[in-house]
Amino acid sequence: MDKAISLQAVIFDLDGVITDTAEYHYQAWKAISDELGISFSREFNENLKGVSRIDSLKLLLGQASPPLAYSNEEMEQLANRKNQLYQELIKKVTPADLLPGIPEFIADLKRNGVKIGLASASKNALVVVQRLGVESDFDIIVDVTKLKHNKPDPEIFLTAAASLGVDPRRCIGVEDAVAGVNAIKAANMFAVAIGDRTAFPNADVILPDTAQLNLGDLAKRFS
Ligand code: B16
Ligand code: MG
Repeated sequence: MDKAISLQAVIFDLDGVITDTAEYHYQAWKAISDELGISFSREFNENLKGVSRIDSLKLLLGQASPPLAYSNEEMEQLANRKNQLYQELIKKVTPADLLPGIPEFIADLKRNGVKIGLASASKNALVVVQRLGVESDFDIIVDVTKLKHNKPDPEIFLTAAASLGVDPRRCIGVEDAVAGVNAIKAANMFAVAIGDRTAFPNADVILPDTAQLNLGDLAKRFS
């Protein structure tokens, strides 16, 4: 990497960037939707990427026709049931589920002294990184339960930078969700989006998949 580089940290989203647990979120929400008689497609599941559990449930209930009214307590019970199903499913996660290029990219960051953070909206993030065998690679894993605001608020990325002791302007954030990219930009960081080229108007760099993450290339774009 270029010695003049001012990059100090890379802060990752988890679901859709480090591993693909979106399928397990889909299966768990699908089971709840079937029970409630609400249609729930894979396409609709895309809207839930990076969205908190309770907000995901609200979006899902908003699909019902005629609309279904639930008390806060009932919604909490539904969200808890979804989470129990999800937690069963993620027991299958192993280090083989790291997305392509992630182990190499993380190794390159470590070799170059770039700090590594995790900024996931998932309350299950720690369990997932433990099952992936990469917990010790992260210098900071933000505890989302301690935050006040969800993505696209920048709080989660700013918390990661503050915990790492780095200037947000010297950080790259990597995300697969529009709300996440907007959170990175609101934190004054350089945003790398993973996914469709047309889907992220605010990203600084868009890569089709994680195999394209390359520190040398990103460092050049960053500086
Ligand atoms: P949980 P990320 C997000 O993770 C997922 O993309 C989103 O689908 C999920 O609803 C959210 O975490 C909350 O997850 O129910 O486990 O707390 O993409 O920010 O890593
Ligand atoms: Mg994500």
